[in-house]
Amino acid sequence: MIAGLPEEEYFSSGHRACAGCGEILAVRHALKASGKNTIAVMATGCMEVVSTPYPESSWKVPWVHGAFENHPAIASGIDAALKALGKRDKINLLVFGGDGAYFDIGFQALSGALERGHKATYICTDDEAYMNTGVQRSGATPPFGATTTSPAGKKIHGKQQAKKPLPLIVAAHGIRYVATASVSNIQDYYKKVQKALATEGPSFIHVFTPCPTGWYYDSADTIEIARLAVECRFQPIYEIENGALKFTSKIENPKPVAEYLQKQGRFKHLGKEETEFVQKYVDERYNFLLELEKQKKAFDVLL
Ligand SMILES: Cc1ncc(C[n+]2csc(CCOP(=O)(O)OP(=O)(O)O)c2C)c(N)n1
Repeated sequence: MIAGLPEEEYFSSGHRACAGCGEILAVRHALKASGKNTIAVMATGCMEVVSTPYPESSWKVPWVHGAFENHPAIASGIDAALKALGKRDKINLLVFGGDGAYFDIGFQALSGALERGHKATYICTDDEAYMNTGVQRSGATPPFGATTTSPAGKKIHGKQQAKKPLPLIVAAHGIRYVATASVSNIQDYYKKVQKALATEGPSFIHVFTPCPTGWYYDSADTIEIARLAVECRFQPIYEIENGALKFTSKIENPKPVAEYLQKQGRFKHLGKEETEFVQKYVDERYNFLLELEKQKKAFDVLL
């Protein structure tokens, strides 16, 4: 139990997630924040597979599975139906997908639902690869991350591209609440889910959810890995509320990124030069966000 959070569970134990799964913590605590009057929609992925092996289900609220390409359209339909029934204010609508779902395969469906303005809270549980199908690279895999489709060989050392800045792309749709969070700070995540649910129109939370199976670290270390990612600025934690970006946890004295990278098998091939590259990459991206914060209302004009 985490201090200050309700005891009631809407996601039961007995699911089949791996030991140390970060995503499952994000799903469970989003439901605590949302409560019993919730409808959940979920894309394909680990969370769907481990929580609903027919005829069993971990879900204690109504739950709908959708394909990558249409689950935000399903959520749009539910929003419209609730409005027509006069029940929209009484029911929370949570929509879950992994990084594969939102960075890549279901991106157009997410974008369409955001642009149409349907009220729903999208939660992207980011484990930086397609884990359910065997750890393939995604638009969220960071540079040099080794996956089964971006392996570390003699010449090419893991993924050669950057991570897509999805929260900023989502914010550019002119929605009123976007936040990033980490399973290393569940209280913060819980508050952000509540805030998202109270937002007018669509809202989006990107939650950093380490995966021991795909990142190759000990399953006991999930929270430590998630915390280190925040403390070295690899995973920035901020909100974009009504167009204004604001850090909710600013890291003034960051730990070296090397400390984070060295703890995971997916980065074990990195030499000095590549580690320095990732450090520079992390610094530049963090500084860019600091600049957006200084502008006070960076996305205001798009609302
Ligand atoms: C259109 C389509 N392409 C590919 C697949 C195969 N597939 C099922 S789950 C999955 C990966 C999901 O990755 P992610 O969204 O990151 O969730 P995770 O499994 O990591 O939780 C893929 C590629 C599919 N079901 N549908």
